[in-house]
Amino acid sequence: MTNKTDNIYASQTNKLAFSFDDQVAEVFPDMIQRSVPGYAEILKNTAKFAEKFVSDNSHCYDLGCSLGASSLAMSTGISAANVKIIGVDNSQAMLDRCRHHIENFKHSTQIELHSGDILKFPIENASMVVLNFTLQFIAPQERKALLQKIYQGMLPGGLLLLSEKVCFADERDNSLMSDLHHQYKRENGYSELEISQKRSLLENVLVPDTLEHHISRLSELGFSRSSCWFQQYNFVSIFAVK
Ligand code: GEK
Repeated sequence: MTNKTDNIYASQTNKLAFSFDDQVAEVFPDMIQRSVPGYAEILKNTAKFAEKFVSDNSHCYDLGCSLGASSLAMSTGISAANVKIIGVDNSQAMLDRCRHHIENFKHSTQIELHSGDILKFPIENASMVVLNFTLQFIAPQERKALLQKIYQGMLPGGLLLLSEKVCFADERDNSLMSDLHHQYKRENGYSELEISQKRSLLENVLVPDTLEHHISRLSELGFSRSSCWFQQYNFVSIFAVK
């Protein structure tokens, strides 16, 4: 995978909104690693969840697969037989690089990549579905229907892994967590200009829900149990079992 440093917003940008274009795809591993607290930990545990939940003759989905890091993490953990991992993304720039990356990375489970909108993509026979930092980019009014479609395509006992940036009901907590997150980015070499430009470009593009909203929606949809297993500041990962 390319390890190019993200300096897209180091000087004044004239972009109006964030998008997953070629420029972002090129520096994506560096960008996500330096911006999302816990990203490496979540990937490591994506493999561990896969080891426990993926069953023989089933499908695994990586929705919003970007460069395929979660697909490759699942493949590391899977010991079940006759499993297919299906990665879906609607950014062609991401998928082109993802294809190349997956071809060059040793993996024992078959990984199939699709260009498409996860809102329309069929889900079936799924023992594991991963939404690592993707639901936050889906329009809030579409989220429940997407999760319902995922639930319907899952096998009983199957696992949904949902990692997200979240917000808080108390405005003081929002600003505390957001300060700590920005400090984390500063410690990872981002400047004030980079942090503030990224923040305004993501406004209305990345729309977080509260953790409580995530958990209650999963329960309303019928998941038998769900819990937050990881949190650092305003970044969480939730598991939900059908
Ligand atoms: C990882 N999961 O490395 N349909 C398909 N793809 C979409 C859609 C959509 N409607 N909306 C957004 N995407 C990855 C990281 S990144 C998270 C996921 C981030 C895709 C989008 O093109 C991008 O590749 C991905 O979702 C979100 O574990 O950048 O913070």
